[in-house]
Amino acid sequence: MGRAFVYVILGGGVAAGYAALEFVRRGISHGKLCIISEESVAPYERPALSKGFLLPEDPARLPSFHTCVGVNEERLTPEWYREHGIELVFGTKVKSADVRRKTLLTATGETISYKILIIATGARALKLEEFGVRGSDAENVCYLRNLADASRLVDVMRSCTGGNAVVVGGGYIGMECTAALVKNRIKVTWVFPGKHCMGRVFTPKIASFYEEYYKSMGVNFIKGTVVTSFENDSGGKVTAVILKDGRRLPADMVVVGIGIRANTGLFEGQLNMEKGGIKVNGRMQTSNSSVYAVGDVAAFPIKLFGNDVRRLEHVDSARKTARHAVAAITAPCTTGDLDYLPFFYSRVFTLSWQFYGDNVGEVVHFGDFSSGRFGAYWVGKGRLMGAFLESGSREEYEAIAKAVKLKATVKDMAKLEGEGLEFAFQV
Ligand code: FAD
Ligand code: NAD
Ligand code: ISD
Repeated sequence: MGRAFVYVILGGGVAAGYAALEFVRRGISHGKLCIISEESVAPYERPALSKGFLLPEDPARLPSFHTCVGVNEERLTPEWYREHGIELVFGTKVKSADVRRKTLLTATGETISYKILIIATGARALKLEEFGVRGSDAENVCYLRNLADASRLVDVMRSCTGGNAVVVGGGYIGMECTAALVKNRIKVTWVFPGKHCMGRVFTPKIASFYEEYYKSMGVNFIKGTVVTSFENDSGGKVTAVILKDGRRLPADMVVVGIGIRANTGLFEGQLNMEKGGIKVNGRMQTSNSSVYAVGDVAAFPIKLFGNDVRRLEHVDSARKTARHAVAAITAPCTTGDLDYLPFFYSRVFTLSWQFYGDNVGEVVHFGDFSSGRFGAYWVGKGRLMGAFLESGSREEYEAIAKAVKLKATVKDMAKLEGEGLEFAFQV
């Protein structure tokens, strides 16, 4: 026996919070919606975990960053869900799903049935063990995906003040955690396999600006190699990291950010998959018409890119795909396909950048890299495909976003380089 709901959101992360707010705005009745989450807290703004949460002074703590404060909307505390008659099944993992029977089986043995399911299971951090390295379960090796990971990272950092950290992985987690460790007075060696950091977004020239900045903050870089093993003390703590190039790095702690895998496992063989995620249409509907997927787990067509299917791993897309799914479910006749402009950002030290669109085509950089006021445009077939800007104002970010959304025509690359931000303001 179990409970039955009209709507069930599976997962209690960013997308779940934004979907819940959208349901309430659209007048959902009490008792119709249930959220099931492995986490034991109400949905929160996950980006805070690698930024405000890690600050040495006055760090962000729940309930201050529950969704949907990330876009200056209501802060949805557990009381908010109760007041709106939303059932919260927290601290509960769903072990299996049957989309034909429309049921979910929880680890506590309960069967929860739905009429409409929204899958918002996000992703999990890849483990070094998946690359043949053993021992990353040591107490001073940290991954960062959820609140429990972040709390552990804070405890480990506090026990290592003045010591050495090795950060493994040159992506977002590596970049943001390195900054946080430095702020916590820990000396960092940042190790990654690529030629430069943030290879998914940064050009070599952009990366070189941030790498020089990090060096000026005392960060030591080791590029083009990977970790092969750890040395441990008698208590099992890691004391050194051994690299493939033979180097040995003494370490008081290690932070690992080597990418993620979308949590699709419950639905393999039941729903169509693409790009490592659950394939949905422009209304976030999967190959089963009663099941929607949103956020990191969803691979959706991007109109702006000619309906190319992408799985994005960013908070803006989690928020907007979630809201769109709820619109499509509750107002099917008036909701068309999502027209999404991909948007990524990060904040580290006093730096802050935003990127819109797709980083394909020919790149031109503009502005002044020595003063940190610079950007880049990606141009394909004479149209603006993507734009990056460091330290922009609100108006500047809005201007580059609009120029990319309109795929502004570019006739002369040299002129574009000279015009820089002026180009976007003229669109
Ligand atoms: P998640 O927020 O990951 O939520 C998934 C939820 O599903 C979790 O509660 C999980 O416990 C639950 N779940 C999974 N499987 C099950 C199951 N079987 N049973 C029950 N519950 C389950 N993006 C940006 O654009 N900018 C940033 O600055 C930024 N910073 C980030 C910092 C960190 C530390 C991390 C980890 C990510 C960051 N991101 C950032 C990415 C962004 O947070 C994600 O894209 C976003 O959280 C995706 O939302 P989601 O709801 O799809 O998944
Ligand atoms: P990532 O994909 O951004 O970067 C992974 C990095 O690990 C890459 O540099 C890659 O070369 C490296 N790598 C891959 N395999 C490796 C191996 N075996 N050994 C060493 N390095 C290896 O992933 P991440 O940094 O782990 O971030 C996890 C998720 O969190 C992503 O979805 C990311 O988008 C999200 N996130 C986003 C933000 C943001 O948008 N500001 C901030 C934090 C986290
Ligand atoms: O999901 C993502 C992500 O993290 C990026 O950086 O998509 C982008 C592309 O890899 C760059 O356009």
